[in-house]
Amino acid sequence: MKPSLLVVARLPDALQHQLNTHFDCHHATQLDEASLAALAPRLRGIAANGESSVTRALIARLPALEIIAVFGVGYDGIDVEAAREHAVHVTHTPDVLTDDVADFAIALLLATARRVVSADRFVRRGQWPAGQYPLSTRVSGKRLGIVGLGRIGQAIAQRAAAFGMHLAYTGRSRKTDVSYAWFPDPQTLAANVDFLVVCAYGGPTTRALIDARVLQALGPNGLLINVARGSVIDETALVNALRENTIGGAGLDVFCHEPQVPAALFDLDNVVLTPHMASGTASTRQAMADLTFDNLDAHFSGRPLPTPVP
Ligand code: 8YV
Repeated sequence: MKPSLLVVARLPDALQHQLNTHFDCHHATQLDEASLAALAPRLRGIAANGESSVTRALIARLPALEIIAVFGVGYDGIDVEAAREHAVHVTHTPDVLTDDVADFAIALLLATARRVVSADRFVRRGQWPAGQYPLSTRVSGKRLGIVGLGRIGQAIAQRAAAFGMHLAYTGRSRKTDVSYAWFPDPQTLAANVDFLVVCAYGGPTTRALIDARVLQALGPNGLLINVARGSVIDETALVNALRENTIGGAGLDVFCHEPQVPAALFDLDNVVLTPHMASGTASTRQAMADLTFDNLDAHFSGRPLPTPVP
């Protein structure tokens, strides 16, 4: 008999198809309370994504649960502690998306500093014949601060180094294997850089880590890029800072209440907004899908999990 899975995210069609072939899949959005209660004793796995929420309460409701497989590297929406207490494995998809997310952070930085998106609007609106487009901000050779020097942060640093940028970072601990300047907190880092890129873990430990004081320290010419989680930034403070030009601009791929984006940002020309797409290339999403499936398949075939969360 195929193991029963609860699917709590909209997954890529090919992955969902593969899951349907190997598992008895049930979509959380299609289940009412009574049907979930009836299914609960036989649900052995959950398929989720980086934005999913799998709470302690849900884990406690599923006595047969053995594994939660996340299609994504971030698993801040999963109550990993509750999973551990119930001996439930949690897997994710690290490494395969690192390059694409780092590429995208640089793309957002260039787009924001060089005002690529509003320049495109300028041309399309037929404004060019009427005058010059305003000058933009140089990126090469500037000071880049990285909040969270993990796999993705280090890949961003490598790319930025090729632009002759001076690198600094803040994170939970000072790394002994890199030569970049280290600052103990985001505020001090922000005060010492031109651009701040956020690629820290989401979750309670980093909630609103980038607050009004950090934005103030970044200053009116500073740019903020976020490819991590919306929750890492105090979104209200960010909207205020952008409106009042306390910071120079922002490139944002993630938001607090996706897919909702604060409407106040829509009218601002100093922001570039993208729909949580940093890992969204066809090849990387396929690699993430393969890894998500491999983890589930390994578990139910009694093989070691390829990528359990640390
Ligand atoms: C999403 C992400 O998972 O990997 C992560 O943590 O945030 C993304 O790659 C992806 O958008 C699928 O939902």
